[in-house]
Amino acid sequence: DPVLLISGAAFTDEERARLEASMPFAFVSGPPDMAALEEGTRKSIRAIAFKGHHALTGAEMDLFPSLGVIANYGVGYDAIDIAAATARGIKVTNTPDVLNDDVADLAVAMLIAQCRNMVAGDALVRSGRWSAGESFPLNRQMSGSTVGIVGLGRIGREIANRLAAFKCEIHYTSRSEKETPGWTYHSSPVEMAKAVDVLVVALVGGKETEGHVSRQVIDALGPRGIVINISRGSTIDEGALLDALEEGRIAGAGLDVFLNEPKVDPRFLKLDNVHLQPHQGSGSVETRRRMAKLQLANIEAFLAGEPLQTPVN
Ligand code: 8YV
Repeated sequence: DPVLLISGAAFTDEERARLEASMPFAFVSGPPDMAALEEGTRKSIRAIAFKGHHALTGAEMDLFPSLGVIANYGVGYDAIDIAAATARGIKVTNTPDVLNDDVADLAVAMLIAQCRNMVAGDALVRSGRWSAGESFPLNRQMSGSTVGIVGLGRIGREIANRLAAFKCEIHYTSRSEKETPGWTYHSSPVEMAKAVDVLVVALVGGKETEGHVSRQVIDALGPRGIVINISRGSTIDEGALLDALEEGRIAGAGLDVFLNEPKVDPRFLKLDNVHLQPHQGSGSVETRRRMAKLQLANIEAFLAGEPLQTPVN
């Protein structure tokens, strides 16, 4: 009987093959399909390997009376109702740290792409217009920018370290002041936005950070302001960001995440002051392999009665 439920259409063939080889399994593409599993299958499931951003609720957990662990593929577990899992004695694990470098790299890459207008530069060369004599407009230096990191967690710190190497002045907000190499702490995101040109959002997702980068914060950034987001679309008031971008009240944005992704608000697509990526922050072959291995290691530890590697609750 299946012990493992693999839940997520987003698993790659390689990831599924590794999970499937590990123990008897069943597969569903996502939470909405869980109720359709036969009762016998549901009763034998002890672990869920989860990949996706659909809500996984207490009602779904109740479909599996022997469920003991939900292992999330990803560091962000905002899709999973953690309180519901805890109330049922179900452990949740995630995949922290192994993706910090990739996500931080992408944040810096989007900032450079935005400042140096790299997508338009590529288009100029490809189109033959450069060869035909058209010149490329001067753009904006990235090194030395004044940057505010919103959320100095594991990923935020990697971004700050990188930008410090680019001679940027680092400011940050977080729940409390942290030990840093002299970076400037702000308790208020509005006050920080007034002091910096670039905001990089590296918050956790979920209810408590919803709209944290508010209309007020965006308005405080000013006309040189650039917003970079590699966290969750929910952390920014997306309507307020779009208004500011459309009206030229800020300079631009580099976004890897969106409110209703993968359905991106069409207003973004009309803007030439944004750089858009398909939520690929952790998406290198090397990192995704580490995430998949950590997910499986958590499931195997649980089933062996051993301590979990990266527990959430
Ligand atoms: C996704 C992510 O998990 O780790 C996270 O929180 O957002 C990503 O790494 C990945 O896209 C799979 O859904």
